[in-house]
Amino acid sequence: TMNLKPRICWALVIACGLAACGDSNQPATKAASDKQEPAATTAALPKTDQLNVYNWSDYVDPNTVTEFEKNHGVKVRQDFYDSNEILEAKVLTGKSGYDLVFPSLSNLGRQIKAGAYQKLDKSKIPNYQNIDPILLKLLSQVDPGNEYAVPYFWGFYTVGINPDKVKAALGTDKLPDNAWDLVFNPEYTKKLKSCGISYLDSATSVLPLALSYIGKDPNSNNPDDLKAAAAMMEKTVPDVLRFSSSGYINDFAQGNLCVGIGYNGDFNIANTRAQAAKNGVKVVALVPKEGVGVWIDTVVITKDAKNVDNALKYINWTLEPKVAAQNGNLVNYAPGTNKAKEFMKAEIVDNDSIFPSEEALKNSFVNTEKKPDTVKLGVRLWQQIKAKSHQ
Ligand code: N2P
Repeated sequence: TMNLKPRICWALVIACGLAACGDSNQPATKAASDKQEPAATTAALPKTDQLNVYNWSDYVDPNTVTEFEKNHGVKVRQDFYDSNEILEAKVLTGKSGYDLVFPSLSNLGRQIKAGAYQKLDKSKIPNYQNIDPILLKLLSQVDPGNEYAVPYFWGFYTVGINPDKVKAALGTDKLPDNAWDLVFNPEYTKKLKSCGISYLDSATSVLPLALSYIGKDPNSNNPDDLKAAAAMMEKTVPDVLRFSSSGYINDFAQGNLCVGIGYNGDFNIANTRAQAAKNGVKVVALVPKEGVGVWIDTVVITKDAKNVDNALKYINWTLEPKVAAQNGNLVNYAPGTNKAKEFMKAEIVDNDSIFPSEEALKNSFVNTEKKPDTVKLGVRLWQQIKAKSHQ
């Protein structure tokens, strides 16, 4: 069925495995570089000393940025966002003022079609060969030939918990068989309301998870499916304390939330912060066996970028294995280059909620592009859903 298609695709690319894909990477990389723009057009890129970056919050080790500035004599100005919706509103104006931005696969395709980005001169990205071929293959669904985007980190939307608070609120040690019940089943949310439930504030992120929970295609474009997912959530949102796509990290770290829908690495960041604060709080990113929603975040250069040469240098910098590892060690995500792994902390590489096993990804889906009407309906339904919460 349609329903299974994205899951099967993901299973196939994962089944291919990193080792097995290693060899096929070489010709693929060559083929990609054959398509480069002629060197003559790019050699003339103006030299500037600025770079304007718009990145996700908690997504880079600031020390790697300072080092880039020193190495290349470039001043980097950074601003931050925490959802694809916020980024999209900026880039679709065509005058974002940023050179580099970090859209997810789910939004990349339509932003490329809208003319928001420019093609990459891969000859200026020597580290291009370090990119995980599985990620490039998945991205080629929305960026044919991988002409515009380079993967930065990938991860998944999942359920995070404060195990002690959840146990106390439920009155038992036993978690539901399906972890998604904690956020989507009113029997559980009624009880967990007392210790604080949060949802990501993003229709793009949450609707596919709700669709999957009610047994529909997570990437469905059928309005009835979306309405059914929204109707399901209307029963749980009155129990939701907070809609947040970044603030939940500190709220979890301080013990002010006990269960939430969030980004896998962010729950791990929350746990690291709690440990540093020695406040006794523990935060765990679950990897539900029913599957998670996988996202891939990319780096792209905007159409109106004023500092293209520096942008290319920065992209190359993010693909430097040691730099990617330093970023990954801080933000708890899996880098777009699998060569980074050997430089990352063992406890991060071994953490199944950061580098999930094939087994864990078996039932998962990739959050892909939706039709424009689906996006519009999603935004409208999301407003309705949020209006039912007591925020
Ligand atoms: C970083 C959030 C991860 C990005 N704080 C999710 N696409």
